[in-house]
Amino acid sequence: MDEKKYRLAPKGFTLKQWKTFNEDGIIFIENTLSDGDIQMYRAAIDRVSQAPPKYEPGKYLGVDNIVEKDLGFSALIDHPRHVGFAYDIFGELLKLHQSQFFLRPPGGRNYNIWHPDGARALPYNVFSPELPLQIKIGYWLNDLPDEKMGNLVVVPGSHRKQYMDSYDTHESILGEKVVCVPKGTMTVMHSSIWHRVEPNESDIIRYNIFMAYCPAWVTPADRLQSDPEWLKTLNREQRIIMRSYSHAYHNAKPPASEFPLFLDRETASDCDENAYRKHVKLHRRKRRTMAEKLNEQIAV
Ligand SMILES: O=C(O)CCC(=O)C(=O)O
Ligand SMILES: [Fe+2]
Repeated sequence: MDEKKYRLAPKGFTLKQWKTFNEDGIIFIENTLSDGDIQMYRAAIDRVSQAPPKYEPGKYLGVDNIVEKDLGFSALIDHPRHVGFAYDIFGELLKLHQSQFFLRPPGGRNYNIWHPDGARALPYNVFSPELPLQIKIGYWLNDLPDEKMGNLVVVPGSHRKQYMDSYDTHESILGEKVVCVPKGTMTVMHSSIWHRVEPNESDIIRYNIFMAYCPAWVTPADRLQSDPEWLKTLNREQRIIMRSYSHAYHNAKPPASEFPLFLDRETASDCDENAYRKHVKLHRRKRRTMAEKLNEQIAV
């Protein structure tokens, strides 16, 4: 193994964060972005929203696959501030599911009704009741001190529920939590958590970014493949995490050259020692994820 060629997995969940994530379906980490970072992302959002087809300033806008649309966003694919959280769950098969920003201005009907993310007719948690098959990193680029500011609203603990009486309504319900956070907060959300969006009756436009991740074999949400010329501009890990394959089954069995995606952040190893006999090739080996290790710690 050529260790220099590979990066250590960036930091992810602490045991405490992992417990909260499992109990509530969401964690909040304040002060992850500096004012400079916030300005940089807001400027990138403004740049992309000026591109044709022209955005009418002051109107609602949601843009998908933003990583391909601005260098400021491409760097988010494998950003060490958050990619470790996704790697802890999806390990060596990590894929970017969706990258998006939202501009949610005051007024209008630009708010969402109650839903979980992902498949609806047969939700992911029918198959995967413990681990998420999608997580969403949120970056909040305004202070959102109050309700009715276009906030995300979640029901903590609801990521295990497949039914919800208020589904497809935007009514306020018992147990909901309106996400009121200072700018620069990062959220890590289990995509099966039930959520909606508040109306915006403030005088600010809500700016935010979502980066969602999944295992490579779950379908991406905002592209079928990426532009090959753009892929050439990415670093190795970013390119792998986009999983832009021309052979469909590579989503389940990526080529050998894509392993290891990251080295273990503690041991710097590319595999679990002594798990297999020597002849078994790296790309055919399972590696224990941090989620599996953390769950083991909780069980004892
Ligand atoms: O904008 C938000 O806060 C959430 C949007 C949302 O739920 C979605 O795009 O699935
Ligand atoms: Fe959603």
